[in-house]
Amino acid sequence: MAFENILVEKTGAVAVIRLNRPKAMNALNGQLTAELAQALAELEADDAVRCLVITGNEKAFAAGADIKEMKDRSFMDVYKTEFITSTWEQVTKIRKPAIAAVAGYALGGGCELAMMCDFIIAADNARFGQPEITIGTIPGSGGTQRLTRFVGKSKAMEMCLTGRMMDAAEAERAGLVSRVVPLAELMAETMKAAEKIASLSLPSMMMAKEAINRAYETTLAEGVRFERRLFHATFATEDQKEGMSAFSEKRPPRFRDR
Ligand code: DAK
Repeated sequence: MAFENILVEKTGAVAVIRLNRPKAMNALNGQLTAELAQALAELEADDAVRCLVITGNEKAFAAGADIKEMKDRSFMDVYKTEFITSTWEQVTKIRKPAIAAVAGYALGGGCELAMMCDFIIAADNARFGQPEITIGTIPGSGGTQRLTRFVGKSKAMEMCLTGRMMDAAEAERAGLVSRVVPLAELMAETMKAAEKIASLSLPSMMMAKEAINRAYETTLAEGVRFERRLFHATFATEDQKEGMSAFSEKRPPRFRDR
């Protein structure tokens, strides 16, 4: 599939997907989300790719779903067709690690997309918000749920009820982003993290991701039990033997994803 709304670039084992509708602040239309879902599925299946980065441009990660595209849709249009749901949620289905590198606006569906990634690194000009209420609707891709889990009820309520945006510093204080870096260093810092991830054991990485995501779906006791089972399972991998032997022998490990 030839992409018109995203750019995909591979650097070593890291694939960067750049949302690319700069004239529309990377508003997420049906075609863009279909391309994003397709690219994610292809990269998930590509053994040479071990970590994904989703980013936008310096002004906007994405300013939300494309308002002009959806404004005239009826209830039946969006209900019967499960309005863009399948393409939006692809990023939650991939098992490889995915980092959101956010500069500029991450609003509405853009904020939701960033929150669906495994973690967010923000440039110091990033602004996060769920402004759907200001256009007569509410978040539709997990904003009321994921934002609340990240930043707590009070901030989530304020953001979703007033449309107020958070700047990068507030987003870091509130736990929405893992860290804030200067805009000029956003991609270099994100690539450093992605390359580190890509250098480690992919199956261990996938298990760690699965265990952390479980924390959002279950009780503490069940989550710890789930983690324990995966932890035990790592002892059946060659990578665990290699990692621990390499440490003992004072040499770098050579992980083989086995
Ligand atoms: N949709 C369409 N076009 C957009 C857009 C958007 N969300 N955001 C910006 N643009 C376009 C503008 O219309 C303008 O186009 P032209 O007039 O030049 O043709 C161009 O991008 C530049 O924008 P501005 O001139 O407005 O630039 P400013 O710097 O003055 O302001 C801004 C930037 C980001 C603050 C402003 O554009 C803005 O407030 N944008 C709208 C933000 C917003 O309300 N976002 C939430 C949209 S609702 C679902 C999944 C997801 C969703 C729903 C369902 N399912 C799976 C069911 C998500 C819903 C949403 O995200």
